[in-house]
Amino acid sequence: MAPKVAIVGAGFGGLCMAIQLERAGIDSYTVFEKAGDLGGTWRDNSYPGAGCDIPSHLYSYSFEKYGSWTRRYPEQPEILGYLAHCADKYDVRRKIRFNSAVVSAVFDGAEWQVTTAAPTPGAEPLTESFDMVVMSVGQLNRPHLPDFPGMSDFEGTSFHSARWNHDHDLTGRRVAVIGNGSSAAQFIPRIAPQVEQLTVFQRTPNWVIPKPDATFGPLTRLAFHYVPGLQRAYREWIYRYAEATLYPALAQGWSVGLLKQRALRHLRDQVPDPALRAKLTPDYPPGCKRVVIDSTFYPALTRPNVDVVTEKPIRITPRGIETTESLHEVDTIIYATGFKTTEFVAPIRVSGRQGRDLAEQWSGGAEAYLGISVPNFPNLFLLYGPNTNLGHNSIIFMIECQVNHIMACLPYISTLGPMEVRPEAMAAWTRQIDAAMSRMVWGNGCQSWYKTAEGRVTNNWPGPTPLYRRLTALPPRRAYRPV
Ligand code: N01
Repeated sequence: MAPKVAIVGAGFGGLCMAIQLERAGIDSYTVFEKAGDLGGTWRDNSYPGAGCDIPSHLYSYSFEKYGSWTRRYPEQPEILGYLAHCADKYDVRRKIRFNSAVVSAVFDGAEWQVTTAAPTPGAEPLTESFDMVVMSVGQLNRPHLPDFPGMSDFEGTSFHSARWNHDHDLTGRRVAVIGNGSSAAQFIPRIAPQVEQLTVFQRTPNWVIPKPDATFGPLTRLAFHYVPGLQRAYREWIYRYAEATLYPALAQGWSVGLLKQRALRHLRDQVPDPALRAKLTPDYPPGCKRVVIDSTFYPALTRPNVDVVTEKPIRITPRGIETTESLHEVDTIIYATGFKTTEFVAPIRVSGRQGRDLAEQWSGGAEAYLGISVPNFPNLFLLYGPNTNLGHNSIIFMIECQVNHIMACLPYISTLGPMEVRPEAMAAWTRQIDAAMSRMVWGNGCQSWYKTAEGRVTNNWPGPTPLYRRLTALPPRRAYRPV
């Protein structure tokens, strides 16, 4: 009999899992979604200009090609539309339990007891048993807010970029943006022409390379729809190009100089003022932090109504942001300060065999075999788990590899019951990750969301992605044991 599966999260990962179960004829699953709609990060990040900097012909499922993309790098509404299209086409929406935030998952020795928050205030939380749990909550789902003193005293409007306040009109306002990562780089060019004054608080400059965007007219879209093999070939080309040129740069190989030159040329071409250019020039190797891919960010920073401030904010006052040097009075503060990335499934409490607590087990840094399975947690699987993020290629590729691996585990679970990854498989995996990680640029002289406060890189996959595909495609039986 097919196992009963709880999937937590209805973003790219959770929907992929649900669709593959449907395609295998298994409908004994439930998708728990804390929000009222599907889409995960593509539902949450609706700031102006939100989009993906990986072309959508690759940033999409391999099994559901889509001829309707209107441009190479479509924006958030199109990506969200694609996910809705997939959910409807594969008929998985009926299995999503919306407004159901999972608060805990507890293994009772035979099954997982999955508890969701009480549906209404005062009501009891709901608990249901499952054979398997697939956590697919993403790495960038919980906004990180700095802890400047006085934040709650601010008399203007403030919000995080991933919780954009669409009711707040920015027209004619004095706006501060704290942070200059990929999110800020996308919305700053959109809001700069609208606001009276924009002050961008930059703690660390980023490496920025151009985004070669292009629109796809009706003829191109028709060709993508109807010419056999065209989408597949285009997708393959984007994938191979990223793998062949960007991955070696992150591994500090032959293309690192080219990446740096490309970014410096982009800066020179777009920022004529040497003082501003100096502020925007990073002093760490490219790729150490996520490279920003955007052609409109630098021009926005050169506008007469935009200032890049490198003074350190020390407190928020009722009227603005006080730095080590001055007070910047503003009407609105937008925190583009990223996400809490290293706690993975938090705030969900996950308790495994003999009451083992996952957060405690991960207190030295999260780790999982293939980024998917954790010793002591039988039949618990993670999508986009530890060491599976990429800085150079499509995360959807990784998610599909993970779903394929979990699907390959199903027959064993059906016949053997609960199984967990063997400690020796986990130890060998950690050794491989550590050895590969020592080559990568992420450890080199920068702080980033890829690593814990102690400096352990828990988020990124340090190898080429074809290797990850091969490893996740190995028959799972030898790495797991029944419990
Ligand atoms: O967040 P970030 P993001 N005081 O963590 C600054 C993906 N994404 O939302 O660099 C002052 O990159 C922080 O400064 P520093 C993509 O993977 C993808 O922009 O730490 N500043 C930094 O500038 C990306 O990497 C797309 O010194 C503070 C910023 O806030 C990831 O999401 C589009 C601070 C945070 O940058 C996150 O991007 C958008 C403080 N106390 C996002 N705390 C695609 O196109 C933080 N900062 C696929």
